[in-house]
Amino acid sequence: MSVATMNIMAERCYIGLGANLTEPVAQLKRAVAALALLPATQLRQVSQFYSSKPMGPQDQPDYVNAVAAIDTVLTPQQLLAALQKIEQQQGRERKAERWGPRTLYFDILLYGQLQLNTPQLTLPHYGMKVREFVLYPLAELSPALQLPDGTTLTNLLSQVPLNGLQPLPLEAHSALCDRAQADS
Ligand code: ROI
Repeated sequence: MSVATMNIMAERCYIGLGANLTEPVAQLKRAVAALALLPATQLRQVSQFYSSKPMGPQDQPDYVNAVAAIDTVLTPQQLLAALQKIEQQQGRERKAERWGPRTLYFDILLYGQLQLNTPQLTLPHYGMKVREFVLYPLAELSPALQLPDGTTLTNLLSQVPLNGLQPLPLEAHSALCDRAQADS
């Protein structure tokens, strides 16, 4: 069955992307290209790429962050596994250090309106309400978004300052992102 014929069942998901090691902009571009190839999934939109100050330990490089919107019929667990595979392909090593620097990683921020609490996955993402590097890119894609608990993105944005978050120049934004936006 093609994705087109499965649209009724597809869930709109928002994925956070971040990296602060080994050419983070290139990492995010490759990550977007990989998202576009996920099975049973359509990449709909990608935010601008943003430079952001590290949350947590400050003795690490600034991050590059973005948010992507996908429609998928993968289950949350299948999506998580597929994203972890891409992270590994892009050199992610899971280290003991909490909140240390990292090559590409994905966070599933929202999976439709699903609320889930399992050891592997918490939905919505546990930290998304307070992270400027998630909220502002997300607002680019879906300014009227409401979380499953009824919180509006507008309300969250009014409480979370930019903290130095800055869109990167447009050339950092891959042609693939533009195509996803044009198609959506
Ligand atoms: N800080 C920023 N700005 N962006 C991130 O993606 C990010 N990711 C992390 C921690 C270490 C929490 N800090 C971050 O995992």
